Amino acid sequence: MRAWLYALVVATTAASIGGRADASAPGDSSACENLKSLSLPHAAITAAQPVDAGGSIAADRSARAPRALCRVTATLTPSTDSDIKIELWMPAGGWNQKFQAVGNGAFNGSIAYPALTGAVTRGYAAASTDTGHVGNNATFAVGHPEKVVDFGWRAVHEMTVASKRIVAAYYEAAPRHSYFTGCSAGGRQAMTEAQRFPADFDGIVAGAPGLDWTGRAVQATRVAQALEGREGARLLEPQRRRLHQSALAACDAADGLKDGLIANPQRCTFDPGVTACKGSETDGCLTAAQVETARLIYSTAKNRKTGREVAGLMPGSELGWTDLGWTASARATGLDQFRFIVLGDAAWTVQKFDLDADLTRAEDVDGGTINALDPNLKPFVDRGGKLIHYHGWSDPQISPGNSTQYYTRVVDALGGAAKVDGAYRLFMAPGMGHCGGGEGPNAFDMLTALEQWVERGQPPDRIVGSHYTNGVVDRSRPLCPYPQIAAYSGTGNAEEAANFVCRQP
Ligand SMILES: [Ca+2]
Repeated sequence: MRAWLYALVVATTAASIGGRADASAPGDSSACENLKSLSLPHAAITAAQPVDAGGSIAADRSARAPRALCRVTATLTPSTDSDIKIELWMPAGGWNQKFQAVGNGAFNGSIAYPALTGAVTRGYAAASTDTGHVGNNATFAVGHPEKVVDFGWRAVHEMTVASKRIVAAYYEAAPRHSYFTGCSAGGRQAMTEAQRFPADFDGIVAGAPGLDWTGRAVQATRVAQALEGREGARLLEPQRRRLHQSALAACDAADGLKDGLIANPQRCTFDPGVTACKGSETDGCLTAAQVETARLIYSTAKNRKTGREVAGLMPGSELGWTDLGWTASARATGLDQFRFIVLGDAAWTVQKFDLDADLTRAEDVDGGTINALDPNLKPFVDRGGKLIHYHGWSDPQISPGNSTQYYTRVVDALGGAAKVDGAYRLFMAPGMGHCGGGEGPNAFDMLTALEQWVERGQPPDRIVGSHYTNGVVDRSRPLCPYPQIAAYSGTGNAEEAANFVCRQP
């Protein structure tokens, strides 16, 4: 049976389950405590306790309950080697009758308390998982293929199935709608859910998804290898600033407005060679070796076996780079991927990396367990699911090219943009870094846009993003459904979203 069909059956069953043995109601502490006796397949509820508003969640955590809630913890064991921890927070009063699962970062390994707090503040019953291991690295993977599966896709799905049943038991009603929100590794989890378990969620927010998990590992490792032991080839802050200024000089105005943002970096033809030192110049210019480093960071790699490309970083992202190219997290995650998942060799070093062989090997070994590259979203689309996907064009950690490539592959797989537009939209954010930050608008409310789409049938034609300096909005722009870009209308304040329209580039 297809995995998604299995999920559909389980979810439908869960919706019909409910009812407590006594007459206690949510908000009543016994209703929460009674959940301890709830029986779930391959799951053990380890705690079910009411927590007052402002109450401490656990002695060793700084997390506080944003409102009075029922906190349930459980351990899920879908395989004999599984040890998946989940936490479910359910408002004791003021429940919005909806469920939200929240994503994690990098190699996960802990409950995402800030995201849980945000969801419950909005009235959601919310759940998070450690994805089946402790600690934000990949050492767990050696000798534990089932734990890799849990991390890759199973933990979030199992959490979702169990959580819906617990919600139904506590409130005596299934959630009216279920959502998933996540960025980075959480964006990858979001895509995995849309691809594998279309019945799990009515709406999904996938931010900067690490969906080409192995491709990103390859790109960060390739740059790390080129710079290992070659300090003269590294790009220090003056060189990164120089590159950034030169990229803007080449491409900022080409989108119709000289505003320090490159609205369409894929149309930007920028050669780092223009930053090369001339004569006796030294101020931030690049040596020949540094120019080569910059070219490498922007460059695309290719899987020789499948022909699929793996994007580099984009012109405009330079201020987010480090001395070693991609971010420290990208390098660490890439190294862990090769050491503990691809090769099972803790002593492996980047000097041993071979682009052609290792790009293919990493993808083959994964076999779609962690990668979320399946473009067939038809089951999700057909059941009425809605997916909002976003990515910052200046992301220095996960290439935004991963997102545009995936969107394009989905359009191709489903038979054209018109087949996709009613269910899945991608919003690219100029000048935005990894899940936030950067010179461009980087603060927005994707969940509200998704709620409008799912609950009121209003698709997001534009989503306003803001940029803050010292807590004050000093710039706003509409984020537009890809491939549209935000174009200045020609009149009014060029820092206000109202004066922009979305149009084809
Ligand atoms: Ca511009």
